[in-house]
Amino acid sequence: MNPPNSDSLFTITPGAGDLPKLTLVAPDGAQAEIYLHGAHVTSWIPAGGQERLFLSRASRFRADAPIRGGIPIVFPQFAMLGSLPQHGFVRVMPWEFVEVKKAGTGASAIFRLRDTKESRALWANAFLAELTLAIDGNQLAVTLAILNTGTEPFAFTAAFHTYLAVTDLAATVVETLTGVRYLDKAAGGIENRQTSPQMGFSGEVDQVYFDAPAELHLIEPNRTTRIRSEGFPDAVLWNPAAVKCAAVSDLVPDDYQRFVCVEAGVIGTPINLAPGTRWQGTQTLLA
Ligand code: TA6
Repeated sequence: MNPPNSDSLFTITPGAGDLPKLTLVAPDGAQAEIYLHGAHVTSWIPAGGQERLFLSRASRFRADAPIRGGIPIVFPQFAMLGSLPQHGFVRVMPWEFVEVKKAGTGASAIFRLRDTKESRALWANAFLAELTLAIDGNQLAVTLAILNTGTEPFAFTAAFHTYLAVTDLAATVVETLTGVRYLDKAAGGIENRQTSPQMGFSGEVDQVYFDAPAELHLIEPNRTTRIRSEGFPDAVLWNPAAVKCAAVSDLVPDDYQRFVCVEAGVIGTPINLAPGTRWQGTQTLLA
């Protein structure tokens, strides 16, 4: 049997809300789905495995709203750390599909977004953002690259706001954050240092860890997901718990039991990008 060529690795079809969705299938059977709206990964099934991303059944799939779940791209502002809308604007913009490539047993897809009249009305800077999604065996890697295409420097914060599916929240912990300084947003924005070797989710968790280790472990009763980052010095853990979850209109009230966000971010010290220069960061999930 001939190995599939790049033409047979993907399809683009109307997804939910008729928004275009690319389905990527690697030669080894690993699969991912990504909407051009926000270059938003909504599904990842490792080769021979099961769905590993959470996607809300109540998600809006509309051009003016972010998708709830999957891997939202946060740029050029994390959360409300500036005057832009929460988490910036690229998650609600239509990205351009560039290409799909086969790489050994895996496959990758590239998407781009340039500044537009709408983006410049919010944020005056000229940029080219590129998202590369790569799947291979038990791995998914997302890389965000930002090029300053203008004549002035600009500063930004960014993150992959990754929603990992969990089946037993009460028995789920994150490891390798011991000793790391964090901002506890759920406790009203106080700074703290993680003392526990295992961070659990018995209530609301909204924590920004500064200079976090390059590998975190999400440990569930029957599986562990390793989460690596390069170029993103910070990490965020988020789970809204019952009360806040019920108040989020595009989450089902008990959805908080189905996900933990483990985010790779550049948050504490913004990136300053000179004209003509490029920054990139990668988050890799290993099932
Ligand atoms: O990254 C965690 C966080 O900033 C939380 O504070 C919470 O608001 C979450 O993101 C979700 O934000 P969103 O704008 O997608 O509702």
